Amino acid sequence: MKKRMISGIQSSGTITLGNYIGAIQNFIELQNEYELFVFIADLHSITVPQERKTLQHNIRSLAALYLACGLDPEKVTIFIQSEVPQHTQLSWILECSTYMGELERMTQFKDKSRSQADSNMNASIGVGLFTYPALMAADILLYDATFVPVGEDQKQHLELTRNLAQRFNNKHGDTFIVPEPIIPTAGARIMSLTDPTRKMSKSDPNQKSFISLLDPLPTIAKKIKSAVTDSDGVIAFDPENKPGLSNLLTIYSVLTKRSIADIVLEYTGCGYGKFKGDLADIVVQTIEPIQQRYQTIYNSELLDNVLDAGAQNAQRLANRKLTKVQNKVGLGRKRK
Ligand code: AQP
Repeated sequence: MKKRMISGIQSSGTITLGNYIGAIQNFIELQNEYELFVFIADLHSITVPQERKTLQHNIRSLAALYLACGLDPEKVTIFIQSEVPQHTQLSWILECSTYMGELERMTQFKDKSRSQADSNMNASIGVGLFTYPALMAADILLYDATFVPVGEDQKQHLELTRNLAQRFNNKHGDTFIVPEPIIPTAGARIMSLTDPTRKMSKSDPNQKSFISLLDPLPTIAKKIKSAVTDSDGVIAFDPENKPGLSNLLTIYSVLTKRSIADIVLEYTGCGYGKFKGDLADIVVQTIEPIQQRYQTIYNSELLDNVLDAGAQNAQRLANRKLTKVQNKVGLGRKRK
């Protein structure tokens, strides 16, 4: 029997080249090897303020992009997180055995709460941003997933998931599978095009910092060509001293499946202009067919059918696990 794997992406904007390289490309490879569950993490996305219409569009758009990028609904269960209410139900139970100190240590909470406070001095930080890792633990533990494909930045959250699973199992007897992370080696972390010391993020207020999969193609090329690099003009991979160029070399390498050493050799002696121009072509060639497929999928009935079937399959498994958990904890009524 195939091992089960689960992952999701937040509907907090249109997915970026970073999400594509760090997450979706891996899903596509993994869908043949594993029983894969991929969801649209709409509940996670409301941990920071969202506008209703934009959120609704982003949820549908992300689902359409999953299909347009090559996820096969015959092989993968694709569903919207909020359409499976067991996620929030288990999340609450897990929160009750999560310690404040554990959540306070999460670097993503520190980063996101800081950037929210920076962008609006009067911003109050929602509790959901703080308890987000318990919801992520529920997302995973509901499905007995053995593996979770995560970017480097999600490693800490997965460690907490493992701790919560073990804590529950120790107290109530074997209930959850303790999941293992799978971290892709190449292209695990794609950096911002304007500040290559920060990761590329779809909710970055600076549009030039990321490539969205739905950006117009000329905009994509322009963003690559104007990406921040350095002024010494030497093509070399050195993330510490040349973070901008190294980020572009990583993107080039992942999209062409060529080694960085090989690419550096090819461009030695060339200026950054030639290298960036070629990379712009490569990124455009990758994204163009995705955009074409997306256009036909977004308004199709097929998309709703896929999401309905996905929610039904997810609910079936999630409900089985939640009932077991509620029973072990002693919640609800024991029927005579
Ligand atoms: N820059 C990145 N490079 C490689 N992988 C990335 N991922 C995100 N950014 C990069 C991976 O994409 C998956 C889904 O991410 P998410 O949307 O659930 O959350 P995130 O990591 O917070 O992504 P963003 O784009 O930065 O979203 P916002 O701006 O909403 O916070 C994860 O596997 C992640 O590792």
